[in-house]
Amino acid sequence: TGDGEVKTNIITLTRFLTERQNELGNHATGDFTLLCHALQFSFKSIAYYIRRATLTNLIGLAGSSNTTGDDQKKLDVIGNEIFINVMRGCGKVKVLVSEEEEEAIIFPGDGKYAIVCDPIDGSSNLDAGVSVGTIFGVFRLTDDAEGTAEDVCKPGTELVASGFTMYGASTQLVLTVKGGNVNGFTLDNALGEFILTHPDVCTPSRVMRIPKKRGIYSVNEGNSIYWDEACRAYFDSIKFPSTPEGKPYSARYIGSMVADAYRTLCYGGIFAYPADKKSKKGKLRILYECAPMAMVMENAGGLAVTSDQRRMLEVVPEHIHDRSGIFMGSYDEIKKVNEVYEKHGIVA
Ligand code: P6P
Repeated sequence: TGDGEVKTNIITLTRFLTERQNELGNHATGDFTLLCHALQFSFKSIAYYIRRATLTNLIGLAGSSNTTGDDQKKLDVIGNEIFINVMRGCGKVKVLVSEEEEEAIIFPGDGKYAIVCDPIDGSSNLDAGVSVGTIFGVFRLTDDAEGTAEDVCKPGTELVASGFTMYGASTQLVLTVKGGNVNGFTLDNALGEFILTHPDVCTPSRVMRIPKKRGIYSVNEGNSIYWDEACRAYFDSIKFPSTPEGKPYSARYIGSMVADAYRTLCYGGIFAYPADKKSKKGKLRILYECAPMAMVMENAGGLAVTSDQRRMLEVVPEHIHDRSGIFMGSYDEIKKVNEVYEKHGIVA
């Protein structure tokens, strides 16, 4: 600080959850706080294995494939097992949907929450040392819920919390609750604690807000041959600006959704995985990739829409592994997508 005094106000995730448990939607039982402690334990455990993967030869195919035919990496299998065991053990979860499990897992007991997750998203990049992540969403079961997959085939607007943990240069947890802000935590490996941080530590409220606009776009252009006219028109408009003062956008694409999402959240711009002729419903899954990310983007002041320009959070998945096209990021950027699509007759 200006007077030379160092003000350190270390807030751990544990303290954050305890101090804020009323506003975090605990339904006065504290169950949500206990669930979040279980979630953070899962992330710390997965981070441990990711860090050691190259040392203990965990990288490389596990010789099996998951429900959607993706080659399973050993870490995928371990990440999935960790997540399932911790969610079962905490006693607060009734339904668990994982990208790695064909069917929803129904735990015994009277857990009041349903968890949707991709334990290690982007794992195809692991061998190359690229950041990967865990994406998660939390639904609270209705009182008449029977504890089935139907309890999570709901719009993202019914999520009570969502977020992701990125295992990169450091382990970053991004957490948001329904109607709340977005908070970023960094894992202090020595202490084993997630510490409340923010890329811009000068932000006294230490919440993450996505910049309203930024000339960065993130999409796999290798698919552009499959794009529809409106999609091509939007990307052409930011790559080949029509006005002399217009500046072409920078391209940034990592190919790991958590890494591309975290950069978009911090710097602004747009991330997109459009539905196209090759992936008619899009590639990314609604429940444990698109909806949780859309909730983070909206709570950070951004937007997220589908390829037919519907609000991502209002989409109801037809089944637990259903997919959607997605455009998400800075508020002004998504409005620009809406405008271009409207000119091509595509309006939500
Ligand atoms: P593509 C990783 O496999 C993933 O599910 C997301 O993390 C990522 O955004 C996307 O697929 C990358 O897909 O087709 O560009 O390699």
